[in-house]
Amino acid sequence: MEKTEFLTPFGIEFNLAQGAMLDYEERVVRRASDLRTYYRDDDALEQLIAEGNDPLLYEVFEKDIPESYGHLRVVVSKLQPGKVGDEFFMTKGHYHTVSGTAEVYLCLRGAGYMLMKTMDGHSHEERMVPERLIYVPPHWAHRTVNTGDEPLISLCVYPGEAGHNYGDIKEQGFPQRVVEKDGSAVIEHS
Ligand code: S6P
Ligand code: ZN
Repeated sequence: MEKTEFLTPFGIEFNLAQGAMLDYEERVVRRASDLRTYYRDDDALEQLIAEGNDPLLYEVFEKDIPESYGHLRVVVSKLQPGKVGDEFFMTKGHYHTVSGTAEVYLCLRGAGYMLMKTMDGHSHEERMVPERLIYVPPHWAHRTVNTGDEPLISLCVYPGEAGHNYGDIKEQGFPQRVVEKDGSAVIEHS
């Protein structure tokens, strides 16, 4: 058995009604310019960057938990509402570097989808609404999409050693895109 890093037990404070981790220690911020090449409409993204002063699209609030075997990373992911062209705001999406590691997402606020795909061509979507937990099995890349008009907030828990492989998704994307058509959110498959 691999040796795990020693840590003293601790609690984490939440305001579940707001979907907030109150005593987070790290905050990762992704702005529109970080999502270049991810959306279908590059011009619409550039317009958003220019006119919206490179707006914040999503944040991840984290506790300082070791990114190593045996630990569980506990984070809150908060994705703003909005669109780039007709495509709803989304996270970059990633495989885990240790791809045989799973993750759970408990939706706390908002509404949207979890898009998932595997390297060998499977794809799957799950609806995200409060009080619904999505189980992302090992080997499935995952991306969240906000189709509502308030932030989509989830509590995520994943193995410490998982890591993030963004490169494969940046190159290949997902086969699903979530767009607005006639006022409703539609999942397009390619
Ligand atoms: C980490 C977990 C989430 C995402 C967050 C942002 O394994 O899946 O905390 O990091 O939702 O998405 P992304 O794809 O930019 O990391
Ligand atoms: Zn993940």
